Amino acid sequence: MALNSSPDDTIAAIATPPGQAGIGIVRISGPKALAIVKEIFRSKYPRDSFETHRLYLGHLVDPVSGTAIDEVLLSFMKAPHTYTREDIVEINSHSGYLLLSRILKLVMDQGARLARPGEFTFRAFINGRIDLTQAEAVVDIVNSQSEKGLQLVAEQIKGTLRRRIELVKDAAVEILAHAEVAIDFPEEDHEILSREEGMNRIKEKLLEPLRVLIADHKSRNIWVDGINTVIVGRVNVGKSSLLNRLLNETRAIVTPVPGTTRDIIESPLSIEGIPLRLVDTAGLRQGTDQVERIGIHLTRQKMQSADLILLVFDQSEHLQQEDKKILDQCRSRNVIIVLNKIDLPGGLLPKERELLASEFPTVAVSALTGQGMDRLKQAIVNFVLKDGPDLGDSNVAPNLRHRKALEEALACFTRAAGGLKKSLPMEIVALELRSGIDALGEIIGETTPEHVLESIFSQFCMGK
Ligand SMILES: Nc1nc2c(ncn2[C@@H]2O[C@H](COP(=O)(O)OP(=O)(O)OP(=O)(O)O)[C@@H](O)[C@H]2O)c(=O)[nH]1
Ligand SMILES: [Mg+2]
Repeated sequence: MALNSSPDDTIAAIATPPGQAGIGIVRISGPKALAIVKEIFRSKYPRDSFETHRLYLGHLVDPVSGTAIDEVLLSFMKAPHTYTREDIVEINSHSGYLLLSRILKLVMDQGARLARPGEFTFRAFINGRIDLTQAEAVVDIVNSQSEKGLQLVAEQIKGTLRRRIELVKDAAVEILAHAEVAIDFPEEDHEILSREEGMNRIKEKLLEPLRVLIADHKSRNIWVDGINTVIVGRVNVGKSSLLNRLLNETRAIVTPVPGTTRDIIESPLSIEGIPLRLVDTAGLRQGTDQVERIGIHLTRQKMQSADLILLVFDQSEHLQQEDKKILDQCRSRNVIIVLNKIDLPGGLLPKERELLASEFPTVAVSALTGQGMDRLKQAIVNFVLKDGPDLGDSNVAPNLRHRKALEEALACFTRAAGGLKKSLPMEIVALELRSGIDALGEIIGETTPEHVLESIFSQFCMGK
């Protein structure tokens, strides 16, 4: 979204999704919001003034033709106690895209302009009602994959993450103030923090809380996005069948032809309340054609970022060269071995079976009949509870953008502490502290570059 949103503009948009629904809402925000609706709203008792945060019943009327358009409930919310901190009017009408478009046009004819996606929330941000982490949470609340994820995002909307970051930032500003005094008055030793005290304070007030926040990012990935669970194996061992069976639907194409899956197929899945993002991949082999080779390349990328790999073998056959190669590539990863096709006679040699079982937890299933699927689900739950990523009991969850800035701040403050230790000039220490403070400011939107703001608000839908 272009961010040149003039505060003099009054903006309007349909705030409810297209399609059939009980009601539809047109939202108007800006200095002319009330004047606009006064032109088009007629109630039983003519009124000049509207009280804030009240609902009014009446009709919308085209002021030129005098035609009544719909019976509506109108709510007026006076600045600054509103979503955008500007005057807001919401028109609750009957639903239907045609009707809502007509109401929107009527509002625009009186001087409003069409809002860009996310512009209401952008105004809330620019007008200081919410910070950038809260704005981001408004998008995430829609996408959250679990109850806990929803809770984390709700905390973020309340500003919990912002407060945690401000705490660190304020502490850094205080330490910086001491450093600046030391620069300006080098001879007045007694006034300033000793280098030793400065180091301790950086460690305790900056580095430690930042490390905790960075670790909290991991739990967000899990609760908001789901545990990244990638199904991997040689061609034709039954990966896509396994995905379909776990999801209880035919999501991926299954055929006896080796190399059926070429694209990455992702789907959310919840097992006992644990959110997973299940990923089916192209079977690994020496790719025969270009499309398959690209698919295999994508598979390898997905394997790298997996939290958990479901490594599938066809137990009705011997281990093949390709199987062994994949097993090698998965060493030191979190793996559950899935021996598929147990409805068929066993083909694995006992020593092959032992080899697999000695490496990782192993579950035998039939993706075709569903046999063993409960054991597989249990194995996934066990993995998550025992060896899985730390789910944490934190109430905040930084996203990837936050995490990068937190790491940047951590690096700056670590160098600042190092500078104090090595008796480097205070100017250098102050410089590092300032850079760290800027990185933290970027998270909450104080010093965020415009292109980052644009990419954040471009994820919003119309009317939000
Ligand atoms: N008997 C039996 N056949 C199975 C089972 N699982 C899959 N198959 C069959 O094995 C063949 C390959 O299954 P897919 O699920 O497409 O295998 P894939 O690993 O996704 O294969 P690619 O996408 O080609 O790598 C199909 O004919 C399936 O019906 C099983 O548990 N038992
Ligand atoms: Mg497949």
